[in-house]
Amino acid sequence: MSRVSQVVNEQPRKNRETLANGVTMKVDISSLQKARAKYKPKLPASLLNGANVELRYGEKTQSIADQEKIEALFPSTYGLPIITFNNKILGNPSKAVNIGVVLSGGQAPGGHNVVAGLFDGIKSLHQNSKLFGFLGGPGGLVDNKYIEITADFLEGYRNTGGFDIIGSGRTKLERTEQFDAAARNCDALGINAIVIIGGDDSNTNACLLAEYYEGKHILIQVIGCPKTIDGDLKNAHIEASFGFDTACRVYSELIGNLQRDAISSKKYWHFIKLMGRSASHITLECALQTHPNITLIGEEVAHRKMTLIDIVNDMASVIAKRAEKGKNYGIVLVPEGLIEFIPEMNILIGELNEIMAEKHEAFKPQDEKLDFLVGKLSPESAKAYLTLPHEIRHQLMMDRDPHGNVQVSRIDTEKLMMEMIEVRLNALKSEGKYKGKFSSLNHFFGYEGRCSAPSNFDADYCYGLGYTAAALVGAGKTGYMSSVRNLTKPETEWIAGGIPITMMMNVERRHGEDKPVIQKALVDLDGNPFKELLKSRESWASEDHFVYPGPIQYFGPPEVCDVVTFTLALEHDKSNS
Ligand code: FBP
Repeated sequence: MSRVSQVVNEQPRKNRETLANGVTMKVDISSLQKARAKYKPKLPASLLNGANVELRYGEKTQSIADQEKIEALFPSTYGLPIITFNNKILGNPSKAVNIGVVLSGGQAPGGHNVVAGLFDGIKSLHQNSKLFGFLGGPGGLVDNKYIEITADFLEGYRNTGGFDIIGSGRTKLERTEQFDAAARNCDALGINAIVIIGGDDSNTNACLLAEYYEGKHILIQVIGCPKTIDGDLKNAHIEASFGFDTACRVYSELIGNLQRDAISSKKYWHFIKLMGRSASHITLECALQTHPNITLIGEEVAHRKMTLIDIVNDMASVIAKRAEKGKNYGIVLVPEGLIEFIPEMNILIGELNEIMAEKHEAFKPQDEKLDFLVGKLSPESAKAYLTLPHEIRHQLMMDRDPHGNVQVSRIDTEKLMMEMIEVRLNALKSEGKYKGKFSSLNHFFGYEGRCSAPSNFDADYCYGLGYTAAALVGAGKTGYMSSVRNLTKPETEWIAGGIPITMMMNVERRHGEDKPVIQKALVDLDGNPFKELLKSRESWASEDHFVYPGPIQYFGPPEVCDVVTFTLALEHDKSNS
C-alpha cells in the first residue's frame, strides 16, 4: 500500500471517533441520523438471497443512433444483450471478487447506499471479497489514491447523504495513459472490477474503459451506475437516475416555504433558479409538486424558438395581469440550463465553446479576453453577446468543466430575467399598461439538495443499484450499467439486471469534436409530466394554487414516506399518454 493511501485510509475513522491529539470521543450525530442508521433498505426480490443469481439474456442490442459509428468505436462491447436476474440463486459457490469503486461528478443523495449495496453484494458472493474506494473521483483511480472500505468503516455512512465516504471529482477518463495507469493500480490491489457511479459523461467514460480493457484482454470488468440529481440519465431501461427524487423533494419544500412567505407578505416576486445543468426535469418536477405562478422549461423555449425578449415579455405580462388583481407577488422557477436552450444563446455558447476549446489562457485581463472572443464570434453572436449585462458576459466566458460544458450553476440566469423584466415593466408603466409594484428577490437552489439524507425511495433504489452491480461483477460482466426497473411498483416487484452502455450512445459534438456519448434525456414535450404542467399552468399563473410539500419524511404513513416523483409516476402512467 502506498504512503498516501495509508494516511488517507486512517483519516475517515479518525474524523469519526478521534480528536486531533488522539483523544477518542464520539462525534455527535443527530437523532435523525441515529434513527436513520437503523433503516434496512429494501431489495428487489431477485436479490433477497444474495448476488449469486441466475441470469436471463435478452436479444442482441444496438445503439440509440449512429449505429455504424458506435459499433466501429466499441467493437468488443457493442451489441451485448440486456440482462435480467431470475429469482433463483446459482447452485455453484461464487468466487471472491475485489472491486474498486469511484464516485464521479456532482453529489447526489444515495451515493453512500450504492457503496453499501455493493459491499453487501460482494460479501454475499464470498466473505473474502474486498471493496476499495478510489478517492476524489476518477482521478483517484489514475493516481492510485484509495482506501479499503471495511464493514466497520462503512457502518456510519449507511443511509446518509453526501459522497464524503471517498469523495468525488470530475476528472475525465478518456486517454489510454489513464486507462493503463488505472489497470496497473488495480492489478497491484488484485482488483478485478471497477464500478463507476456517475452521470452520462462518467458512464460514457466507463464504457470507453470497458471497451479498452476488453479489447486488450485486460481482465478488469467495468460497470456503471446511473447517478445525477439532474434526472437526465434515463431511457427505456434506466427509469431514473438516483438522487433526483430526494433533491426535488428538498427544493420543493423550500419553494413551498417561499410560496407561503409570498402569500403572507404579498410584496415579493421570488425568482428561483433550480439545478439541472441541461435538462429541466428538476424544474418540471418541482412545479408539479408546488404549483408556482411561472415555470420556464428550457426544452419548450427551444422548441418554440423563443428569444430572450419573448421569454421576458411573456413573464412581464403574467406579472402585469396579477398586478391588476392586486397580486404584486409570485413565484418563478427558472431551470439553470435555460440559457443554453434560448436559440440565439445556444449558438453563442456553441461558438464560445469552440473558441475556448483552443485554450486562450494567455488572456489574463478579462477585458482583453472579452475583446478577443467578440472578435472571433459570428456577427449575430457578437451582437447577442454584447446585449447581455456585463456580469453575464463574464460568467459566460468562465472556464468550462472538464467535459467542455458551460458551468451554468455559475450563471445568474434568474438575475438576468429579473433585470430585463424590470425594464419591460417600466416600459409598460410608461404606456399606462402596468400599475403594479415589482419587488423581486433571487434564489438558487442547487447544492442544498445534493447531499440530503436520501428519501426512502433513493435509499432503497441506490442500495439495489449497488447490489445489482455486485451481481453483474460476480457474473463476469463488463460494459453494463446497473439497472433496477419497475420502480413505481413495490420493491418486491422491482426488476434488477444490466443494460449494455453502448445501447445508450450516439455521436455528438463536444469540445469542438465529434464524440461517442450517452444521449441525454431532455424533457419530452409530448410526455405526460410536461402535459400535466400544461393542463394547469394558466390557472397557476393568475390564481394562487400553491402546494406546500413540507420536509422529506422518513418514518410514517407510506403515502407520505414511500411515494415516487410525479415525473416517474406520470412517465409510467400509460393511460394518460
Ligand atoms: P452531475 O451531472 O455530475 O450529476 O452534476 C450535476 C450538477 O449538480 C448540476 O446540476 C450542476 O450544474 C453541476 O452539477 C454543478 O457542478 P459543480 O458541483 O462542479 O459545481
